[in-house]
Amino acid sequence: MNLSPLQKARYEYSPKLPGMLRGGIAEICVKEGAQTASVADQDKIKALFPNTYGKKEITFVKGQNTAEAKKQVVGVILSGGQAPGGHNVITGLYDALKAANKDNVLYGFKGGPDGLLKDDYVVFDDAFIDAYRNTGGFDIIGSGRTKLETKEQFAVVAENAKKNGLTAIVIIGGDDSNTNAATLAEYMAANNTGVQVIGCPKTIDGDLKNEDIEASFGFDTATKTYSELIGNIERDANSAKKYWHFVKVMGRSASHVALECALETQPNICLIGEEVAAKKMSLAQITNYIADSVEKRAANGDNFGVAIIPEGIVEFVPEFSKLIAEINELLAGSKTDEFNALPSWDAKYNFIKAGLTAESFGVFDILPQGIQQQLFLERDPHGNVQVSLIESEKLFSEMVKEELAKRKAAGTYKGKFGAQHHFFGYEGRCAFPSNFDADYCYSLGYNAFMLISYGYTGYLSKVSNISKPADEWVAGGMPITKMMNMERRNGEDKPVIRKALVELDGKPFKFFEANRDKWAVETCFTYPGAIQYYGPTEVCDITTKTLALEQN
Ligand code: FBP
Repeated sequence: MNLSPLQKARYEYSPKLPGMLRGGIAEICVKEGAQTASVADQDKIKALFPNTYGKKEITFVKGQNTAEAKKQVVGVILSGGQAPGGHNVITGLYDALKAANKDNVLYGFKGGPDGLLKDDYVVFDDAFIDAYRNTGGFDIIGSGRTKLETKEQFAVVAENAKKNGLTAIVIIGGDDSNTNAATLAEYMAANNTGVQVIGCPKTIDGDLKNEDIEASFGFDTATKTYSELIGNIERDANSAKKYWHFVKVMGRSASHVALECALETQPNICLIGEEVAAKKMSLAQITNYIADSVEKRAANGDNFGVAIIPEGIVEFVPEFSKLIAEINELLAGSKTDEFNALPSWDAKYNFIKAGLTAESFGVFDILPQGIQQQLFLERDPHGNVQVSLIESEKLFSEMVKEELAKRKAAGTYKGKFGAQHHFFGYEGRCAFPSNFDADYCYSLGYNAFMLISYGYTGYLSKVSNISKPADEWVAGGMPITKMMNMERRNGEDKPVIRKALVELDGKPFKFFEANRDKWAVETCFTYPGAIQYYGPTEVCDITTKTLALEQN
């Protein structure tokens, strides 16, 4: 393998563990806390999880290890989108498992949940693990998005676990994957398989967090990577003084990534989907909001700027969601073929006009033609519009351009407007984990093994107090059922972990809100620069502004 100097150096990095996990496995003891109850719908969740509901929260402390001495054979999967630090969860798990007993075995099931279903795995050894220490990516075993949720699937997993003598399975994933981890744990317990299931909180989107889980791993590194790039773009904008940059950042639904990048870089504009939904903003209102900033800055002679657009924004615009629902209905079943057979865009446009309500057609009609066509041409196998493919950075820049043309004609705007577009997503998901993510992930993996060795199942590996230095972090576990409530999914009431959206009364948003009017007009850019792996701790070990604001 060809190694870059940084990769070689990162192999040598020793991730920091929480204080109570230092000093050897023999000195880690468990302290049980209060019994738990789910955040809502307690009776329903309790009935669905009779074997795993209501268990106690636990914390590890220094003391004599009292775990049963038993050989552990653990299987691990990575599930969903890549997030920096995934490799370190596995290396932490491996190190703890081998420190406890060198005969313990770690299986890595390949390609996400599919690996468990197809019994496709590797058995890790030191050389294998050492090649992935402190590196980005999920390439150690790959990942996948297959949902592990049916009884038939669980039966296959139980069968494969039995065949391989597994004592536990660790699922590294987001809210859906950990919901499935809880259901699998319940199945394993109900069927007396003896297989424990532990989850670890992953996603760059930052939307798996709650009063127990302070942050999902990967959010720190991904947002630092995007913020570096946005800061560089801001500096270019401020140097050339001729472009407005529209930067879309990942985050399938929640706008945590956009908000964190805004706190890091202080752009002129940052849209927050949750606010757009709460204020029921229309596309025209959002366009005017951006155009006002462009106009005011132009009046000061600043024909440049930066706007951050969260990936999931359009689904938060009520009139846009209604339009999407109507388009899905309009093209249901055989109507797709009828639509596709129409000879020209004009003919298709008339078909659309006849099929939508006047209100939705009004929304459709103000969209740039490229976006209109995208809505009808790029659909998923069920015929639905693929909202995640909509180029919202172009949508808003084109709508702003049209609005500015009107203002120019009216004589209120006299500036020049040139736009550049960017989409930052995949660039950040496999970056070398920051020191924070390297430490946090290693700790989550190490801690997952401690939960296994003490016999817990249906728990999420929990490391808290993470805005403080690592020696003050607190390691423990929380029953996943505590984080669950009932939600309507595909026409059914299901027990799920509640997705954390940006809280409009939370400190990160409040800080942004208090400053954004100034940022919209003045040039207040900040340039975070690249992630630093070596150097002073106040440069290398800082966590996100979101976490700092939330925890203080
Ligand atoms: P997870 O929630 O599975 O961690 O993935 C989140 C994410 O990175 C989103 O930000 C993005 O919308 C999506 O994955 C992209 O998925 P894909 O890799 O399938 O294109």
